[in-house]
Amino acid sequence: MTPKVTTVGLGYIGLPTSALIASNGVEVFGVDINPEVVETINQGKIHIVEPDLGDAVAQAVEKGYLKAGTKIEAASTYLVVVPTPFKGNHEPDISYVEAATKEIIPHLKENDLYIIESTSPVGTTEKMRDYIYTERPELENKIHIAYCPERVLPGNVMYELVHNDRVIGGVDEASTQKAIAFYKDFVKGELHATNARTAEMCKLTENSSRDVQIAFANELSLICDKAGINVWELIDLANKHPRVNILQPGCGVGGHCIAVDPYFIVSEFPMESQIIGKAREINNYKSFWCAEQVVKAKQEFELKHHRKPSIALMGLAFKPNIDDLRESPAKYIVQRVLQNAQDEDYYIVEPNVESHQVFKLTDYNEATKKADIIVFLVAHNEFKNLEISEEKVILDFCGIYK
Ligand code: SAJ
Repeated sequence: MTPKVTTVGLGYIGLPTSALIASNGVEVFGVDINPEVVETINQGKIHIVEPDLGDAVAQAVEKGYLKAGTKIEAASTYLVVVPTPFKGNHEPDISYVEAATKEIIPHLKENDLYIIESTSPVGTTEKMRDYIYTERPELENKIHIAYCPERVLPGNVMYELVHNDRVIGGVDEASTQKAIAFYKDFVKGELHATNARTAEMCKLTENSSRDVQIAFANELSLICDKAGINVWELIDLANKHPRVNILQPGCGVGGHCIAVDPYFIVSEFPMESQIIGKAREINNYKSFWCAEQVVKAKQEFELKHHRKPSIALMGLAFKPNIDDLRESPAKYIVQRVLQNAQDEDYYIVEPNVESHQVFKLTDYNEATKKADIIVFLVAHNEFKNLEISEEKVILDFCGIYK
């Protein structure tokens, strides 16, 4: 197979994107540094949980349109879909984008298209353009370079990849148009043209906007706790206003995007991004506060009943009805509560996961029957209609009883 597209990074976005392009009859070569991932994909299997992805990969591999490897192969379009985490000081780390670009550079030829999809700090695409042209000056202005972020929701990736609108920004007009022509073949949503810097900032803005809105809901939940008001009822009522749409409070903000991307703005524009920075603080503080509330409830129980309570901690995932525990505020709260543990019995519950390396998991029915204090951390569907006797202490941080 001679690939038309080479994708660097076969994770939560790179693999579904590669499978989608391949399912349109385009030869795709996917690159990943992890040989096990490569082997799994070449067997037509997948290493991540995402509805409909398994079938898409199996078919694309079987028909010969998708192949994986650990080393880049020459193509005419290169997609960089690698992680951009942050360092200890919340500074973005673009070393994976740089490493991918370094590997791509020797393969580039006139008229090729190079696209970054990874969430990136503003200016990354221009930086990579300069890097490419420093290494290959003969290609200056002869290849196309663009930024096009993904905006799919985990759990609905295969649908949203096709149907969401996309923002596409080239380093020049020809690059923008070339990238639009590329995505047009497999995206049904609208493709919006802009420049690379705006497209980079747009991705960071979308996730920061959600983070700020969740921080507002979380701040309300702290105020309501002091004021003796049910925050869920309050938000429901406020949202009856035709121009108010408040999101839901929870036990903090997790995942690999919303809790990360705002830092890419804050670290570069610390003076200007006051609300964005504060929202991060509020959402982080909310998790800490939830853990404190559990410890407080435990002490109150002991004073009242002269014995230690048993405690059910309900949910570990970073949001409802998924099995993804990475960057999860619920997991952080469980860890913090366990650090404070004395002789209490703890029942840790996560119905979407069979077992966990660190936590012994308990079935949700058993945990809620046995525990004196029940702490709802994630609003999983399984938790919504549980029959819980009235003498139990309930801490509902995610609106199970709203
Ligand atoms: N959360 C709340 N209250 C809410 C909504 C969410 O506390 O009302 C919490 C969730 O529990 C979770 C976190 O926020 O801990 C993030 O969950 P999410 O469903 O808002 O978003 P993600 O991280 O799964 O996906 C986001 C999406 N971005 C936006 O909605 C603006 C998705 O479209 C992006 O593609 C994705 O980030 C990404 O990859 O950047």
